[in-house]
Order: sequence, then structure tokens, then C-alpha cells
Amino acid sequence: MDRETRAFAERHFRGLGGRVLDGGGRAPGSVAFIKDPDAFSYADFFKGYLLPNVPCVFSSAFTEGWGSRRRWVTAAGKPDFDYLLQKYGDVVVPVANCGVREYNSNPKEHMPLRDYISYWKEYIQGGYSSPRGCLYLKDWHLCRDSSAEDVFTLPVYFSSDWLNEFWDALDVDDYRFVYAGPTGTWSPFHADIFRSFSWSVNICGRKKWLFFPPGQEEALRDCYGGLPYDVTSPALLNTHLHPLHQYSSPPLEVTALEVTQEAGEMVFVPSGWHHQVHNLDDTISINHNWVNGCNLANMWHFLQQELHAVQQEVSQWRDSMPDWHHHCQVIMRSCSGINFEEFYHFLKVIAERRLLILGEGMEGHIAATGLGPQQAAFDIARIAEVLTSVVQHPDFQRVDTSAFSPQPEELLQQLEEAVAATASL
Ligand SMILES: O=C(O)CCC(=O)C(=O)O
Ligand SMILES: [Fe+2]
Repeated sequence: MDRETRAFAERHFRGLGGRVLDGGGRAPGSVAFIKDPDAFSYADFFKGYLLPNVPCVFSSAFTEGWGSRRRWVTAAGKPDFDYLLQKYGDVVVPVANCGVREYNSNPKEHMPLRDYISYWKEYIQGGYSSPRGCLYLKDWHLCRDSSAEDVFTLPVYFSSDWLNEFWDALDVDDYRFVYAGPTGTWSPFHADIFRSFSWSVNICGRKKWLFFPPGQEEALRDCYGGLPYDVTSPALLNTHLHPLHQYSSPPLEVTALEVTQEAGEMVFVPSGWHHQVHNLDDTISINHNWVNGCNLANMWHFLQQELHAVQQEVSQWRDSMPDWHHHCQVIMRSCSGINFEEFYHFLKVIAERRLLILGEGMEGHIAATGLGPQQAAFDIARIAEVLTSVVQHPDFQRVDTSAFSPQPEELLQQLEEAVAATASL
């Protein structure tokens, strides 16, 4: 990150005055297509798409040299089943059944990739139909679970990725996935975990994306407050179930932004945008979820909403249960994957890495973030702003922080000192 981009970003967040990135409230007319990697810098992406929080599509030129594009695909542009079997046949992968709805998702089972590929071949032979239903390999942690070959090169635009930096530092998990499925497989309407950004590259095949800017999903709720499972369903036109629909202007057809992602192309999914995705061909994609200084406040806002929802759900036990607040945090962790304590830990790990880098000078900056000292200074300022809100939150004040090191106020003070010290960097 250069000095001018950091100054631009800091002005942007001052202008937001504590509000979260929202994509401007209205969908732009169409999704931008970025053609030429040589004419598109990190700063261009940061200022044009990441900060404004709007989607874009990068041409296949951006993924030209990827190993997976060379080795996982046949000359005809189809998944190379033989190669994948030989390389990963024994790996156990998660598989969702697109034909079965479980709440607003699909039930998952696990099977060796070998079995999934047998199913896929049968499905094709059966004219894209099978008595076993429509199965979609989703959320395969290829990098975490296999000593992967040269599969992809992380595009510089997505390199400030704190979720994966955090999990890599702990050496436990990651948010790097492979998706694979025949024509007709699809992902129901959703926004991404923790309101993260995501990026998605088609190794082969094509996807249709339907995007809704943050807030538009409110017009799609049914009379019980539930969000739709399938926005293309004719049932959505039932205005009795969807009372807000008649007031939403412009209507659904206009607000959904539709994008067709071709083979090799890369889609940027902004924070908090609901979307639904359909595979138009036999498709393999690589998808990452990521959080950084730009959407950290969105993540914190989301966690507060999640806790509030849990508290509403179990409110009848509030007065009779001694550890009610603690239980709410436990429930939140099991439903959302993280609670306030872990969020603090996440902030702490990233903050300490940035503080260490500042102490070590220029080389350290480049080594840890790849994006230079201005990026580290920007990151610290964003963490300081969010941590200020975290320590003031009454439910965080109820968390037992006695074993935390450093204490949250102490960390905040270090960050504030670093913000002052880097102001004129
Ligand atoms: O490709 C899919 O089926 C879903 C991808 C998705 O939802 C994402 O990358 O955020
Ligand atoms: Fe998604």
C-alpha cells in the first residue's frame, strides 16, 4: 500500500464516522470487468472496489499461470477426473445435497473424492440426473488437508487476509476452499461467514451469480422474518408471504445484479452482499473468505447482531440462570463459529504481528503483509478503532478477561501509541 492510498482509506473511514461499509445502499447498474493485469494495481482495487465494497470480475488473464488451470482441466475445458483421482482420490471431502433443504442450507456428508467423482461421472452419463440427487462438493480445505501441489498464486489484491493469517499463525484451520460440481449444482442465497469478503476463481466451467447489495435482503424476508432459500423460486412472488416485497422499489428483478463468470475469471464478493450461485457447466472453483481492516468493523457489527439474536432466543432464562451471559457466548460460538473472547484473540494476534513489524522496521513489514509499512499502519488504526468499541461493549465487559495477555486496555493503549507514531509515516 502506498502513502496516498492509506491517506485515501483513512479519509474514507473518517467519512463513515463509525458506520460499516455498505456498498452505497444501491446496486450499481452493472458489475465492472477488469481486463488487463498490467493496468490494474493493488491501489486501483483498494480504492475502486474494496473500500466502496462493490463487486467486480477480473479477466482470466489474472489467473493465467495457475497450476490448477493447467493440470486439473482437460483440453476440452472439462474437469480432468483422471488427474484429480490420481492426485487426491483418497482425500475425504464434504459433499452437499443441493436437492434437500435443511433450514436455508443443504445437508452435508463426507466421502472420498474417488466416490464423488464416480457419482459425477454417473450423473453426466444419466443426462445430468441421478437417483442419488444433485451432489455438490463444497468447502474442501485442500490447502489445509493435503500437501498441495502448485494450485494457485494468491493475487496481490487479496493478500491482506487476516482470517487466513490468523489461522495460519495458529496452524489449525483456514478459509481456503475448493468447490466442484456438475451443471445444476448451486449455492443457496446467503451472505458470507462473519460478513467476510470472498474471491472465487473458476478453474474450469462457468457460474451464474446473483448479487444483492447490503440491506436489499430486508425486502426479501417472509412474514416470519426469514430470508429466502432460493431467490429464483416462484414462491418469492407470493406477496402474502413476502409483505415487504410490494414496497421494495425498484422490484427484485432490477435489484439483483447478475454476473456470468467464465472459466479462469475471478469474482470479488464484497462484505455483507447476499448472493446465490449456480454452476452453468461442470465447474471447479477456488474460493477464499477473508477479513481485513476494510471489513473488520462489519465483522464486529455482525458478531454483535449474532449475540443479540442468541440473547433474544434464550431470554426466558435470563433471570433464573446464574451464568446466562456466559451461556449466550457459548451458544454464539457454536452457532456462529466465534464468540467475543475469540474475536479479541483474533484482533490480538493480528495487532501483535503488526506492532512487531513496526518495531522491526521495513523488512519486517514486507515479510508479514507483503504490502509495506503503510499497510501495517492502516491495519493498526483499523484494529484500534474496532477494539475501542469492543472494550466498551457491556457483553465484552462481562467476559472473564483475567487470563488475557495483554489485557485489552493495555493492547488498545499500545495500538493508540502506534497510531500516533505512524501518523506522519
Ligand atoms: O460457488 C459457489 O457455489 C458459492 C461461492 C460463494 O458463495 C462464495 O464464494 O462466496
Ligand atoms: Fe458466498
